[in-house]
Amino acid sequence: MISKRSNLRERITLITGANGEVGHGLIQHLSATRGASNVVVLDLRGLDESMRGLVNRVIVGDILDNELINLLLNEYEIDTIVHLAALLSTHSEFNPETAHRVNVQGTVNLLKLAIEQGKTRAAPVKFIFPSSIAVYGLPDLAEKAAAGAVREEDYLYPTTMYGCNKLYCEHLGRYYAHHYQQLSATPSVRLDFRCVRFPGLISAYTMPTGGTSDFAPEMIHAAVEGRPYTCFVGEDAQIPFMVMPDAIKSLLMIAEAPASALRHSVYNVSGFSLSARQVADRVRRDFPDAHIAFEPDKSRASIVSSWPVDVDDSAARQDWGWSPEYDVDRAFDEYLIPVIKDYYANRPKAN
Ligand code: AKB
Repeated sequence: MISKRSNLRERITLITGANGEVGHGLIQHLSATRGASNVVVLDLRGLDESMRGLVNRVIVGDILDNELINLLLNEYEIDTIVHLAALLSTHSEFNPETAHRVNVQGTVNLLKLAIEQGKTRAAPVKFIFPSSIAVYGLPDLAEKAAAGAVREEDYLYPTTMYGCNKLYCEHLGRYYAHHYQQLSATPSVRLDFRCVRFPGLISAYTMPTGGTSDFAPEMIHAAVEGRPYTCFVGEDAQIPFMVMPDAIKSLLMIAEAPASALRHSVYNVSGFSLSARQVADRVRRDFPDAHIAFEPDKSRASIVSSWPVDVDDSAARQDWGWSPEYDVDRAFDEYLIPVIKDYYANRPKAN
């Protein structure tokens, strides 16, 4: 049940799953560029100490908790929701029903929150949703090679629970945005759902947990730290990647694009495409002694085989001017290698 709301609610942006790698990148960027004092974050694990002072409020809680959702509804005027909370692909394969609850029911809860908020606002609530290349499922390696960069509407046969969840939630976002608009006696848009499909993301600061594209960030971080790394996919496994600054850029760009420019609710975005061997070669240029072995894990390798070699992001380029700042050289030479080196050199030593 939804209780009565105060008229004096604070206007905020809500970020769920804020303690993950995209959340960290987004909060740091917002705080450095425009301030994050209107940002309320929600995460099961709270927010890392170093970042708590950057945001308005940290709520430790579960997106499946309806009371918490109700509290947010009553306490704040939410103008934007960036819904990052999710269990990633490898993790989800071990707990498919839990993944379904978190990834799907959690998203429904937030979509419903946005709809309820939209009833009391002149402007619709913006809902920014990161989807993934996991929505694609190429049947075999020959077709993967032949398909090249896939478009948004092709090969939508996900092989993982996470991919199924992301694809379904893309549809749910579109459904909720249009359904309530049509039902309304005075048609007004309550929800403005916008989604980018991310490739594998690589951050210089944080390691993802539970993903299947993690072999690239794991390989790079291990080499800089001087640890040996055993890669869980074969040398030829290839997917698109993007570094974190570009991931943040794409989220902000799609959030800020004029609604009239958006022909779709879901857009591919990409940075560069590399095989595991090419990632290793790049790493060895800077760290010739890096010890990298390849021992493919059958199930994780088959997930990567089902993902496209690249995605076609021309619709995003055309509609909202998307282009990545980082090609592969700039990503390694100006971001990953120097920033990760610096990070490990200055990291406080464990006792
Ligand atoms: C994962 O590996 O699960 C994610 C993704 C590709 O969405 N990084």
